[in-house]
Amino acid sequence: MIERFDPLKGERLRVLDEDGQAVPGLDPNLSDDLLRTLYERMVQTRAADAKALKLQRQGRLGTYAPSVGHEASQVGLASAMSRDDWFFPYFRDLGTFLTLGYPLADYYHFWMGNEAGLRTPDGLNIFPISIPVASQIPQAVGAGIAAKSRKLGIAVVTTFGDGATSEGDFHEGLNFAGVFRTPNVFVCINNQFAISVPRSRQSAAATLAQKAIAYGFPGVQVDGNDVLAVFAATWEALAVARSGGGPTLIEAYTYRMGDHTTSDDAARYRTKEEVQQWERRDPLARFRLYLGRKGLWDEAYEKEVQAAASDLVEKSVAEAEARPPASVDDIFAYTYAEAPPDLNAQRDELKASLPEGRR
Ligand SMILES: Cc1ncc(C[n+]2csc(CCOP(=O)(O)OP(=O)(O)O)c2C)c(N)n1
Ligand SMILES: [Mg+2]
Repeated sequence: MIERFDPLKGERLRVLDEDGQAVPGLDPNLSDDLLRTLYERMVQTRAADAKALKLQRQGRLGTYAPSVGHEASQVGLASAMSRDDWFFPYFRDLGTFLTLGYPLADYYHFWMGNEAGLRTPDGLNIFPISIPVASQIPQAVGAGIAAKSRKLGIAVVTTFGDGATSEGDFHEGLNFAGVFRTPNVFVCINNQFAISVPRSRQSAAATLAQKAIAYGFPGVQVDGNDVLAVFAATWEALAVARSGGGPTLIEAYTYRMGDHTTSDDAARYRTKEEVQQWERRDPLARFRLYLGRKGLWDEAYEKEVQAAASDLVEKSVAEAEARPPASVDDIFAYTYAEAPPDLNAQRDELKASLPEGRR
């Protein structure tokens, strides 16, 4: 399906139109159970995200990068993955984490400033979140090379933003992936902004997907607000990767509905009208219409789903907040094998300034 959409011709894969009607021939025809699961995950993601913002405003969580608007991209790509695949995330991946089975309490714990929240539970193949933009891309390619040489038959997925495509790490990683035909699936979440830098200032290329052509592998632009389009493209790219067919670049075309982070004010660099235009393309609303057409959605179901999401969120917050605070030593422990004396002096000074129970 991917090769039917040529990024150079401005073609974008979209399964659902804005009324939630599937384009004939493109509907992946997922089971009712899976369709509802996709919706439930998107609702959970939105609820968990909104809660994180509230916690930050109350001083209970640190600087946070909201995922609102990205739910279809995140849930769509993660739902297509299998448990054996590996995932190299970036800092705006709440729905991806939730869908892959990462405990929400851990995710909150990390954003509350405790790196223990990023210790991936056994059985999940998820790398820690990369804060330096694009640095996860060469790491994911390295894992792809390892998977290929060990003949594991798995794929390695990595996510990053439109801004990441201007980093050297993006070019080096994709070039390597093309040359060595690694089993990587690169998902660029093009949300039209890198903080305040708009997409038009990021690259003169008409699409980000077409960058794959220069590295010798396919690239496809998909509607990132259409969970079925993201699912279908990722599913296909994963199958190609696992069977030795090499990497794919997927550009999920979406919009960052929230501020860049809780330290940003997007109203300073974009118009209300633009945001309103994208509100009409809300990924949850569109999928709800699709489910409704199939008889899989009604008000009673919606109430149930919202209640379950809010239950998950409240329990996860309580669990994260009940955990002991990070040890002060943790701040200093992981950079050097043997810490230099000035760093040890700083640690001792910090400890001396803290009340007894926090040292
Ligand atoms: C190497 C590096 N440079 C700069 C930053 C500061 N920074 C954090 S996020 C960001 C913008 C990223 O934009 P994009 O890749 O489009 O992802 P988005 O935040 O839009 O999801 C920048 C410049 C950083 N974290 N790492
Ligand atoms: Mg961006």
